[in-house]
Amino acid sequence: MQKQYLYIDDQEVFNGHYMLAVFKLRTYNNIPLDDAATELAAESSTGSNLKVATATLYSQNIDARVYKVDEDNGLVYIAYPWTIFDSDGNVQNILTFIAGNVFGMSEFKECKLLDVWFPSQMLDQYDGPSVTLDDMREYLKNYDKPVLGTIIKPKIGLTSTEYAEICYDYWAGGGDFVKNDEPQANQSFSPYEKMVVSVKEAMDRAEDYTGKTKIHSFNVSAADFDTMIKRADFVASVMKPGSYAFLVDGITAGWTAVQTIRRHYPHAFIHFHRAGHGAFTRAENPIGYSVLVLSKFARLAGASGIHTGTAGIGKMAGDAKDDITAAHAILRLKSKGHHFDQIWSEVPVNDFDIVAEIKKEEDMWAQGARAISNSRSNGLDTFLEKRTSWRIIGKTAPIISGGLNPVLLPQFLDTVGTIDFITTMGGGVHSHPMGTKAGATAVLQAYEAWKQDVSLEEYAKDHEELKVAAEFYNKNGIQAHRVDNSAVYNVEDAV
Ligand code: CAP
Ligand code: MG
Ligand code: MG
Repeated sequence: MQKQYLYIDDQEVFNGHYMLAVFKLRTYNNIPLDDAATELAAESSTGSNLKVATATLYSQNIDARVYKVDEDNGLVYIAYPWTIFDSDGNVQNILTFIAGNVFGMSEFKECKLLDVWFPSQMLDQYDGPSVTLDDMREYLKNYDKPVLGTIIKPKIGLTSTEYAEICYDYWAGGGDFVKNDEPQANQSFSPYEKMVVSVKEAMDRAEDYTGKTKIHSFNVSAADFDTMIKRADFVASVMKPGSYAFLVDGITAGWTAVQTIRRHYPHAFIHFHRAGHGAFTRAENPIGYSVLVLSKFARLAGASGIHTGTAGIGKMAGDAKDDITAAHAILRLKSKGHHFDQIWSEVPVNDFDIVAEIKKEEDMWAQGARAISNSRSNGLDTFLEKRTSWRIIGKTAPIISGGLNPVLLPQFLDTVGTIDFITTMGGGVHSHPMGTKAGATAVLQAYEAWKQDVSLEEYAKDHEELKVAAEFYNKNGIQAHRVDNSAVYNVEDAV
């Protein structure tokens, strides 16, 4: 027990000087929870495993504080004076404190960071997104449906021109958005600059054919930041402003890569791909953090969008509780977490405009997704016009992907309760029996059916692409062999 970190029922932790965190914590030799919590607080803030004689009055003043222990649920609540974090708005530094060594402590059988809460004074130290989904909607002139996207498949192995041709087919079929897959980089068979130029040519043709603007998300993850910036600069030199996003593999390239691109390209949509997150977020993993925590930090770091999962409807592990809570938490100005309600702005309580906007947003959300689909996404955009005075951390778009296909879209829309997201379907579009272009059209038709509250079967009667999609995906789609991972592992079974 490191008593200096124990502050049960301390009220100072709510004074705006502390970031709050809640962990699910268990130990191998049944150390009392408050004792284990002080070890966790020490290691994730100022201390070590032994009380050191070198501590000073000041250093003790910035110790993390265990302010609540919930024995029944194995939860410990820890407050971190946010002045211990790098003062240059560095998310990587926060995670090194609270999701770093603590995951390696030998006595911890479970250490899962479930939720975090940022005081508004702390928010103002961080970038937040500069380009948001509302800007993307303006560019696409798409206000009343999700941004419909694809990932080109096969994941890798196409030449630049083969890749671009599939982009054309998807855009020609009515799709808005195409992304590189997470491993696409500068491979010999698809040199980066040739891929970009080929995509530009395909996009020009698709825009002429459809009369609509299109977007491509280019993966700029690389071995070093100079190469990332070289690739991003090349994209910006070839593509029209607004027609491109920068994809960063935020887990494998890292948080500094995300923030480097965010700070170098404040006019670009920053697409946080989270490949590798499963090692931290899967429900059956006792050590790690929730999808909600990952997504909140991505918003703080300035991601314009991050993958938040299909709530158990697609191929990836993940459940509605975590995935949907995360999607709402990064979209809304005021949102419920697993343990904390978060407001993403320093709301001057006497500013009746913002109070009214929050009420409008809450009323719209309460009406469900179809209400939002009949007007601007969710009202937050009006805040962004005034963000300087209200210092808002703009919204980050949920990017919904992983084993989805046209047949699953209505079910996801009903689950997430908003249209304010980007969805990308790879296998679920390029395996359509009539080809990619029909796959794109089938997604659009599935959305239209949902919006008109018509069953897919009914709508498919006079929409061939959807009819063929329904027959094919009901037989071959992910829905056939989904596993409910959250039931798979019980931490009590850990040896
Ligand atoms: C989807 C995807 C995305 C996943 C990542 C894939 O392809 O390209 O990387 O969405 O998962 O490789 O699986 P499919 P998440 O549409 O063919 O599945 O979005 O959960 O981070
Ligand atoms: Mg600011
Ligand atoms: Mg992928």
